Amino acid sequence: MPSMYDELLRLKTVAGEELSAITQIGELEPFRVKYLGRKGEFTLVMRQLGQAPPEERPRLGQLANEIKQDLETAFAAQESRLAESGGATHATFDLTLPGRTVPFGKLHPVTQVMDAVCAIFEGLGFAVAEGPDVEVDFYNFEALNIPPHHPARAMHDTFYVSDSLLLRTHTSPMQARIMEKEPPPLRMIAPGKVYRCDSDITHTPMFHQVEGFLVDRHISFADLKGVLSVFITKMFAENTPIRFRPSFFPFTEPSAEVDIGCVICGGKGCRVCKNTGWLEILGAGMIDPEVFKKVGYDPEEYSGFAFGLGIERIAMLKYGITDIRLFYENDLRFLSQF
Ligand code: 2U9
Repeated sequence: MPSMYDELLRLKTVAGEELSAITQIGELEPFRVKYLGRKGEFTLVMRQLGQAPPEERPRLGQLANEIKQDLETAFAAQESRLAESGGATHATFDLTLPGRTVPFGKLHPVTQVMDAVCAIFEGLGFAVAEGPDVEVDFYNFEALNIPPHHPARAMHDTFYVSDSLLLRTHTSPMQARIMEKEPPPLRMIAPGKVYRCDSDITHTPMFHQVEGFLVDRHISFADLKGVLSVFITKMFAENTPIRFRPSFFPFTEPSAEVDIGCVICGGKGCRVCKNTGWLEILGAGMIDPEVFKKVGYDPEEYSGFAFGLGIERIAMLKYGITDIRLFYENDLRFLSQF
């Protein structure tokens, strides 16, 4: 059985909470009768005082009186508050307080750069096609002139799902799929995620690429230079210096890597460009006749160029980011800057 002392404290809490929850003036009288009236809960407890041990009676009596008085004071205050507000209290609003700001979501920097790259090529008449992340060996390698045991396979650090299924190491398989189905002329880009078993400050096991190609009669390296120059000046700045360096890809011949003047130091030489004044931003070349044969195009009749770029790399150069892993840590302090 709770002691009389505990009972008084319980009554104080319960009555106090009930009183402050009252919003209608009509609820006051039932409250008064229930707690403060002649047959109310306080009167009942006070009547039981006589049963308490004699030495405790003065302390209990004093406590009961204090609680009852406090409750009567609080009751009077609540009564006048309700009378002033016309009978019902409402939640009070301070109209001078500043509004709560709702945080805006933003597109991930990789998505922003991906969208910008696609928009430039779409503006040049390229169609956009997306394909499966899980590819068959044929489209990822063989159709692109990378036969089994070709040393170029080692460069791709492939994640295999089974002997013939893999996570695509580039988005070009999609292009081979389209060429197989559609006759030239074609110009399209394939944006998307690609996977390579590699991880350090410039590599993540998943990253984003846009690879593209254009096929028609009489397409030359000059067309490749023209299209990529337009892309670079739109993506970076009108006067960006551009250079084409000879390179090798199994699916293009001749092949080139494309550099731009370092966007950090303006070509003077810095840590980002390793003091060369140049930054590599994409690879490209004329589509190898072997690729045309695999998809059923006549290399005597058609020619074309292809290119590929890594979105994270472009975003790192554009924003001066030195560690690619920052894109995938989901730290809002990093992401909200873009
Ligand atoms: C077809 C034939 C050829 C796509 C190309 C590159 C050059 C290239 C890399 C850039 C950086 C990938 O993200 S990266 O590692 N890509 O250098 N890609 S030519 O060539 C094709 C595409 C489709 C049918």
